[in-house]
Amino acid sequence: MKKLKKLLCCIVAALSCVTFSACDLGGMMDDIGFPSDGIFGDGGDTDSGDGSSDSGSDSSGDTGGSDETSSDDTASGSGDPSDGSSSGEEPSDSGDEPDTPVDIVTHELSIHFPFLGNVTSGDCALIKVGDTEVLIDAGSTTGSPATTVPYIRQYCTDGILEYVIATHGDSDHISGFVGGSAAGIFASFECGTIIDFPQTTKTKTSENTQVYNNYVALRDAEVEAGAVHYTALECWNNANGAKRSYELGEDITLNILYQKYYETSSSIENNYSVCLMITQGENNYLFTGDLEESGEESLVKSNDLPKCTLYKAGHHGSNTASSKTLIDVIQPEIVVACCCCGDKYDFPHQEFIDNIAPYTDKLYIPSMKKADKTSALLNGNIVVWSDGKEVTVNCSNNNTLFKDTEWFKENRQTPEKWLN
Ligand SMILES: [Ca+2]
Ligand SMILES: [Zn+2]
Repeated sequence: MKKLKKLLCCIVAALSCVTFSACDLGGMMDDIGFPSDGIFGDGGDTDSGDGSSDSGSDSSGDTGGSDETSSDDTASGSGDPSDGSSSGEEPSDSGDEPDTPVDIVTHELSIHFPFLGNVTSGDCALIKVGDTEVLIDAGSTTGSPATTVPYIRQYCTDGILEYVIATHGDSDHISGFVGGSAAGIFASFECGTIIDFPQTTKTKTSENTQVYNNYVALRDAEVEAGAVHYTALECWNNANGAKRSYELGEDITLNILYQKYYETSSSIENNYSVCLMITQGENNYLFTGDLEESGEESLVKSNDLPKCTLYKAGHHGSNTASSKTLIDVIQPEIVVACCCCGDKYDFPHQEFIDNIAPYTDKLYIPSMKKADKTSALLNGNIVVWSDGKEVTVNCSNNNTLFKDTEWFKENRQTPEKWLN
């Protein structure tokens, strides 16, 4: 079965690869399953995927406003049906590669937000508790695994991701599971329990179905190979063997939260996001995917949300998420926005910054987009760890708060609360 899975991964990746101009023999070798470390380290053409998607579908994106589905889709190249197959294939940026301290593995719990290797905003978070890992999303493009897989391998030393969560069907979240010229997450790791979204718009539209379809095929191959698959709704309902709560370690649990779009339809893919909380003693770490304001209202209403030590900013720091309704309840201490500052949607948005500012100035962001359209690191790989009480943030590039970066000073207004 493992062989069948590998073969299917190769076929899907190779089929994707055919349509990529960047595909070369080295890429094909990757697709056959060899480690891809560094092959694209100096690829140079950092904005190819993003650029192709710019052409057809950026009209609504920059507002980050009402048409969020296309906003997020276009972030990874899906708005234009013609580029569904090439959605966001981007070789890694050259040069500015982060190093990450490895001593953090000795801590009880660590949460990693790796740099995704390009200028497309996307989500990927690795949570490590002993030998148990949870991977939430695998952004941001099919080229991201060239950067993220070697990173994850440093920490997932047994090769098994015990829990894999795909929050929703947008390609800036699921492309990395599929991979392209670099082998994706599914081809690179054994998966235990896969939890994903009960609903998607991808089956109802002609846009961006290819990455989604590839994701489903490879996910199902994982199940053939021994993984189990549940939707977040099955987890919430404790149905079909799924559980609402999973123990990751002593006093550390993964809890699937409820929000109404698990079973109410929406035209916005972001609203279908799986939401979850990791709890470690009195510390709470919240992940809401790209859930937008109406979903956040439902989340607040349906769950007794505590104050949160860490909040993975909803929708990459967009003004469509992190509403006051949510933020005033969770009052986050540390916020990580998984975005490339100044990307095509101009994340992170001022409204998001203003909403979290009353509670914290500890905002961390992996990277920024430079004028030449390549990326530069801000914090780099962001790691949050704790032994149960005190929480530490350590980043591979620097630990500079977002408010103290040049990018912030040049591009955003300082909220009053941050002036002192
Ligand atoms: Ca493991
Ligand atoms: Zn997204």
